Amino acid sequence: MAEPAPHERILRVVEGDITRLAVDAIVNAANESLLGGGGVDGAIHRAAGPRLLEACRRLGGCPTGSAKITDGFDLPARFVIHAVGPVWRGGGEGEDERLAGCYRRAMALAAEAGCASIAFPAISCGIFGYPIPRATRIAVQTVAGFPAPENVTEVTFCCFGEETTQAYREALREIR
Ligand code: AR6
Repeated sequence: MAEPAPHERILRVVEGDITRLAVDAIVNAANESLLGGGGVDGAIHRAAGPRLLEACRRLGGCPTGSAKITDGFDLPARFVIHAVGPVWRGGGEGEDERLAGCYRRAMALAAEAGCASIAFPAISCGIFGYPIPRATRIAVQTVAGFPAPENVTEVTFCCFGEETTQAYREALREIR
């Protein structure tokens, strides 16, 4: 059977805790140290257990706009993809391109690891202060436009709160 074209990838929005999702890979909104933090990063490290931090120490950090992969340890997800989003500084410092880079690299890593399903939090939309409609539009457009390999067929945007959920729904309407 033919692989689905990128635009046929299933994109869905769910509200809830990403650490509970039984998908092949969840994405973490990390920082360049990859050694943990607050927000979704803290929640993922708590749920995955101490082996996640041990694995992250071996990665030696990650530049902003990119991502690295580890096992998921005690999580339902098999893998964690640690993406480092940009801090919002007003939009003139390449933030959009770096945010898009997180999504592209995460999709590539998921594809390489043989994942069919991946869930993203709203990277940079918490502590890093990105405007939510702008970030969710970049997330949706980057994932929808991501080219082959196309084994990653189901992408979940997992969010906390009504504002983020609505922003994803609007961004999805714009590409449909
Ligand atoms: N499940 C899904 N979404 C969540 C969860 C969860 N369990 N917890 C928070 N969110 P943030 P950032 C949402 O601040 O802006 C850390 O210290 C949250 O409501 O986690 O990329 C890192 O170590 C928001 O919409 O990440 C970095 O230093 C989104 O996830 C820094 O924060 C992202 O918020 C990264 O900041």
